[in-house]
Amino acid sequence: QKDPHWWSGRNTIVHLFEWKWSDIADECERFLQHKGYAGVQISPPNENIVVPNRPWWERYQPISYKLNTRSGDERAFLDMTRRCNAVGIRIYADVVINHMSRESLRPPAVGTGGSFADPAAKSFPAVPYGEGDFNPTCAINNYADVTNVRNCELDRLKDLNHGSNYVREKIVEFLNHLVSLGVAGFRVDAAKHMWPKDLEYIYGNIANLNTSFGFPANRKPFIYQEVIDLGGEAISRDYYTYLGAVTEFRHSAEIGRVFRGSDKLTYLHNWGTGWGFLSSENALIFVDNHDNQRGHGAGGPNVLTYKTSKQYKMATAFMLAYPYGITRIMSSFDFASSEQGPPHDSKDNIVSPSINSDGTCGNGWICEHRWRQMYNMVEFKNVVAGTGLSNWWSDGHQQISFCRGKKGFIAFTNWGDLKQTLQTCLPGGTYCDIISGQLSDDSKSCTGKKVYVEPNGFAYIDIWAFDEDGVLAIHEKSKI
Ligand code: ARE
Ligand code: CA
Repeated sequence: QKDPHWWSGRNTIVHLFEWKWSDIADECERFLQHKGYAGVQISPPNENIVVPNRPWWERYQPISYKLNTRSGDERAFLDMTRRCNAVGIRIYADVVINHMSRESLRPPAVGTGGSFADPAAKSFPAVPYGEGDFNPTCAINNYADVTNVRNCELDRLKDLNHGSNYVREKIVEFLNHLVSLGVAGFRVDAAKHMWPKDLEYIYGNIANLNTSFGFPANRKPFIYQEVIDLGGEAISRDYYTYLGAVTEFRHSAEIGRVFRGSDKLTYLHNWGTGWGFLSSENALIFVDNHDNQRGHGAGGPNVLTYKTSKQYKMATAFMLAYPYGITRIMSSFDFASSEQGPPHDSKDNIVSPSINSDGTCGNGWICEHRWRQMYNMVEFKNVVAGTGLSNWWSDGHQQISFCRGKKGFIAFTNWGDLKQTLQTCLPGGTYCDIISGQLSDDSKSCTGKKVYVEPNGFAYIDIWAFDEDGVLAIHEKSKI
């Protein structure tokens, strides 16, 4: 269950965090298909508790498995999966199956679909779950103790007992419902807090993907599991790689540290397993995620986000150019407080992103995936797919460049001006830098920098320290 079921020529997932289903469907058709994205990770689609002031994290407190949230209802969900799959964009659902909500601060607990629950009594009648379906109440307070981490409560969230056949069946029923509605796989929330054997049973009982959404017969859902493992704990990410891919948080922590200048780009030549990360086919990698972009989860102060945009774009360009991992781009809403929820109207309905004339977003949505540097690097990764890395060059410090086969070339400077004649591995000709601009619509000119590649593949590359972006990239499809 490590095949993400991408259409050929696509290979990056975008996390449209807190987007409504109707807006995702529109985005698949008007943007994502044209820029060669492969799939969308959506926020948890099942009914969650309503928390005063609507913090984003209320969606990680399930009340039931009914598909009623602020993102939409089941009809809107099906419209999204139909329209996105029709244009080759896969849908991966973020599923919260380790727990239900915590006792609400103002009983009774009410869900986004109107269901009631009494979490303090471990009663969730809209599933239904009762007290016997949960582990005895205890707090996770010792990450050195495997049983504490698996069988106690994360943040006082009622912890389901996956040893119970009834609980397993309810979860399988929920996941199969999503499969019947056309999802291609799942982001498994808080996987560290569940026993691999129980997950093995649950995953093993998920139905084959629904062929009426364009999947071939007998395909299993893509599984990627959230396991935060920066080392030093009893539970390791390696316990879960036999079940599916795993989020590699070390990638997020390290790439932020390097591109903030705390380490040298020259050391990136053996990125990936050389830096102690999971093997490429097991590693779901990212620069930031919805937790660590706001100080939740893990990755610490080094994590780069849209708030440090020059370094963020460079880190993302490197992640997409280097042949390692299953890449995911974060698409955020603008936030000042780490708790605030998505842009909303006076009735707490989520508002849609507005699309500006230059293709960027408004209404409080950042839409990193719509930044030219991001979507052009998504295309770069598509163009160079299947090639290896060659001709690594470095000044020994903060300037590097490398080729991807004979199809792409990229250079970075994280300190000082880069002015070098470098081997690009590309056929001679004039190429457009896809970071400072791109090939014009008539393919006759560049909107940004031009690069003249000699017949021997060498080209003069210059990136100035004060340039908007400290990276330059060209590929066979950006040739005039
Ligand atoms: C919120 C409040 C809590 C309150 C709770 C119940 O913040 O104060 O007690 O509600 O009312 C998200 C938010 C949490 C939020 C939760 C429920 O981040 O703040 O609690 O939703 O609303 C651990 C887990 C990892 C988890 C992170 C956040 O291992 O799985 O904590 N990440 C996922 C999601 C989160 C979500 C949840 C899980 C819960 O991505 O968005 O929480 O569904 C070390 C350890 C890690 C540990 C990390 C942080 O790095 O190695 O394992 O991550 O510390 O504790
Ligand atoms: Ca658990």
